[in-house]
Amino acid sequence: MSKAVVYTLLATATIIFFKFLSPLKHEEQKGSFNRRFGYKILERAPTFDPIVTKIEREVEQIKQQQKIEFHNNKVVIPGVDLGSTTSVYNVAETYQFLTSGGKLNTTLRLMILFPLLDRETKDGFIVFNELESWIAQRSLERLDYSTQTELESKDEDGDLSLSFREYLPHLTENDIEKNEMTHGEAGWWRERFDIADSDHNGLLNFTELRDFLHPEDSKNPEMLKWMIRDRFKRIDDQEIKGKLNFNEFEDHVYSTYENYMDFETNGVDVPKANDKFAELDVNKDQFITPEELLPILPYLYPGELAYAKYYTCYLMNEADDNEDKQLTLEEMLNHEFIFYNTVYADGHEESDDDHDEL
Ligand SMILES: *[C@@H]1O[C@H](CO)[C@@H](O)[C@H](O)[C@H]1NC(C)=O
Ligand SMILES: *[C@@H]1O[C@H](CO)[C@@H](O)[C@H](O)[C@H]1NC(C)=O
Ligand SMILES: [Ca+2]
Ligand SMILES: [Ca+2]
Ligand SMILES: [Ca+2]
Repeated sequence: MSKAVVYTLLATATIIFFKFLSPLKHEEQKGSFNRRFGYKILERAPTFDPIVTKIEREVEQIKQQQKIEFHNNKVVIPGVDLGSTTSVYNVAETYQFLTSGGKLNTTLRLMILFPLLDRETKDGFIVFNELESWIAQRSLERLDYSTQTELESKDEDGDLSLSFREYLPHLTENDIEKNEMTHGEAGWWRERFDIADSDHNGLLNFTELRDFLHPEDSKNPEMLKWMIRDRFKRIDDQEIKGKLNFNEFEDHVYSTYENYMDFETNGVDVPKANDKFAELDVNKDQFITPEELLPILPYLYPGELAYAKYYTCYLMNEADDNEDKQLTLEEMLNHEFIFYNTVYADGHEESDDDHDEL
């Protein structure tokens, strides 16, 4: 493979990474779409086009390779012998979709993707569910990929699972003995680890590790409850004893819920704080327990799938010109930009502190 090809690819990726950093600028907003909220969704949205994901990963690999070669003193400047890249296949595959200017031909890409999305009823229209299932698929792939990467980078003994030690090798015996439960300390990690380890064998396999890394996307109810308890603990201006009274609910939980509901229902169907409180408080003791909060969890700590839904709403909202709640190829091509307009959070390493509320 020639250097020119790969440089072009690198340039493409750079353009995708940096040029699109200001989303929403190029499109007029419609309806009750909330700008701050829109940013949040775009930050978390998956990449619409798998080929872009491939390019990103390619670039990531090249960077890693560069780092290794740099450490071995083989490379002095950030130029690489790209003949050494392993996934030539991906590059070649990408190459056919580039314009003569070396950018990804997004028109061509959307024409290719359209029939893949239009699959529940092949009628030339993409309805909400078709778009959502496509995006959810991208989201889940990303989740699996980041889990796999983490697993591979830490699995010292190659048994395809992580021990607590493998995950946190820097902890000293003393740290572990002290078992400090404050957020981010050994005991806190230990508890999170043990809850994710659903078969209690002391190791996290792929599924358990994914729950551990992304509790908000977990299907393990214990993991979800742990996450809520943990967030409750970190509401520090009040004495919250593991459950919320109405004021705490209103101050720390409701506004987040309200934002998402507002977005999802276009402002039409947003319950009032006291009504929602009464509904969630199943045993009517005037407190909301972590368990009682589970039904609205996707609104409080949206995971990949919740964001997939919001991102679908966003794309529909932006591209459905005739407002018939479905997208034609023409409508998508009219709004090409928004489908290639994700803001790249760095590898989507979800930090535990990037939620506004709670
Ligand atoms: C992108 O692909 C389409 C469809 O093949 C083609 O008509 C168009 O000229 C291409 N655009 C560029 C800039 O190469
Ligand atoms: C991991 O272990 C759990 C049991 O805790 C099991 O249900 C799951 O299928 C396993 N996942 C993999 C990828 O082996
Ligand atoms: Ca291991
Ligand atoms: Ca296990
Ligand atoms: Ca339409």
